[in-house]
Amino acid sequence: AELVEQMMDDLYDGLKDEIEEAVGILLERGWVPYDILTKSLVLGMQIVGDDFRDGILFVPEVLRAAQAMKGGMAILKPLLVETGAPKMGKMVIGTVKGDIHDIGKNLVAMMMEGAGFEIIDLGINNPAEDYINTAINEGCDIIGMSALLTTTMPYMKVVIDQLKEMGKRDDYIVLVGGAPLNEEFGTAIGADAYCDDAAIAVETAKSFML
Ligand code: B1M
Repeated sequence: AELVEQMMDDLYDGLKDEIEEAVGILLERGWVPYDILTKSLVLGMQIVGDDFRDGILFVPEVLRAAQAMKGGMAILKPLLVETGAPKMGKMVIGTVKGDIHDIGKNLVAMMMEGAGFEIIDLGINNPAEDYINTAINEGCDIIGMSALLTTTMPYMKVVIDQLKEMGKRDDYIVLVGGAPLNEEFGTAIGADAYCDDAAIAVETAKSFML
């Protein structure tokens, strides 16, 4: 517990080396990778987010915290991804146009891969064409979109509307997520489901593939 508190402080201070070391120690202690993620890194990032909102932290500090978190995630990724599970389906995922937040999206991609989904990660700042062309050309089952800004989340509807115009809406399961969204929003824009976190994204995707 002391180490986890130290990790929250280190994440706040953007100390990547310390975070990486602590993740290694928790693994040695037998922690499950997903618990390390949710009970230290994600919680720590929430504190960073609160102080960012309140004007105590600024972009450079938050960026360093994000880089420290990514360092920890890189260590956990092979552990979350190696399951040898049979392939469940194929998903294209990305953060929508105008939005460069990618930590949550990366986490969802990792967990989905770990659950046996094949993932095509488009990265950040994606126009509708990127999702749609990839889904068509790569034969995806699922389109996953992430948005962290109230100003970018409406773009998800643009993508869904474009699919509708092309007569292709029913060819794909559309899943959306990101901190400012909620179920109501997901329903309103015509997504198949809103996913509150990465674990729920996996469960939701699986339920649609059955
Ligand atoms: Co930004 N930022 N940021 N930021 N940032 C937020 C989102 C904000 C809430 C902070 C705040 O004010 N409290 C605020 C948005 C306010 C609003 O829209 N109302 C904000 C702002 C304002 C901004 C800028 C505009 C700041 C500025 O420049 N003045 C700017 C925007 C740039 C842009 O995108 N155009 C900006 C920039 C940045 C950094 C670059 C510094 C950095 C991003 C680094 C990176 O991602 N590589 C950053 C960060 C780190 C944050 C906070 C602190 C943390 C986000 C995060 O990584 N969380 C964030 C505060 C917060 O969210 N509390 C904030 C951890 C992550 C694991 O959670 O992303 O929610 P999350 O993902 C979860 C679920 O949401 C879900 O599963 C994940 C795992 O459980 N999920 C999905 C997410 N995507 C999914 C997709 C799915 C399914 C589930 O598809 C199927």
